[in-house]
Amino acid sequence: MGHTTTTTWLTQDQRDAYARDGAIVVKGVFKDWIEPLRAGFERVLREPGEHGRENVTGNDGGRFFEDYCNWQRIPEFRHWIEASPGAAIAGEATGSRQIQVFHEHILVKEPGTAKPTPWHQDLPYYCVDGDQTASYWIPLDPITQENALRVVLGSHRWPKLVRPSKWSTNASWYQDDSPFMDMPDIDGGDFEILIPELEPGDALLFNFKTVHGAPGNQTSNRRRAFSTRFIGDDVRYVDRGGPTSPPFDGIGLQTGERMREDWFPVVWRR
Ligand SMILES: O=C(O)CCC(=O)C(=O)O
Repeated sequence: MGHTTTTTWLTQDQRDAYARDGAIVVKGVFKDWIEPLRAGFERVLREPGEHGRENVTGNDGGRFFEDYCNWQRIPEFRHWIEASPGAAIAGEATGSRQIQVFHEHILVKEPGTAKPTPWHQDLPYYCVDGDQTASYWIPLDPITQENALRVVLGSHRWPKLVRPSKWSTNASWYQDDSPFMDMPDIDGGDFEILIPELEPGDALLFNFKTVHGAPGNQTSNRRRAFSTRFIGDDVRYVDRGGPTSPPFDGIGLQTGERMREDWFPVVWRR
């Protein structure tokens, strides 16, 4: 599994921007991967995994469905993870010597979905800690500024992690939320927000600590997004004192240990 590359995918400016801003847009690189990823996406919608979740309930309208940790059973996702330039680009962006796959994630907002994705960081939900992290958001449909994922530039350098919460109730994710700060008022504050315009084939790449969120989807197009979360050299397991998302039950690691390669294979080496 995995591959080694000497090709350079990112410019020095892009690598600097990833370190400074915690997010970059990568244009056009994944064009040939969109059809297979759409096929894999539809396969998950037909046969959701154990983590599949509907985020719109009652009379809110539309559909916001997500699922994750399916790559081992979805051949198109496995192939993307093992053979696309995704892992290599994550390695260049994070300055890592090697990249492991953490998991993949799909999200669909059907037309007429009012439900926004609240501002959040991903890292506090995860059983890992570290700075050399990279998450893709790869749209499988044309995206406008009206329904794009938005990121708060530089938020990966905030001194504390933001309190994770349950999106349905805003209750704290963990019983002990003392390590965290509250989310600042992003929409009312003075923050630099990137709202990318993306075509299928483009990707937004961001650090697990970068604050991001999205409006609903009031356009007439579906808004399917495929993500993979990659981990680099400094990433270690952390016990957050309660179930994380994804949960990875039975992982058998102690805080500070490297993520086990049988569950999270190395998919790229410099
Ligand atoms: O697609 C969305 O609305 C949210 C995506 C997201 O939060 C993520 O990929 O971490």
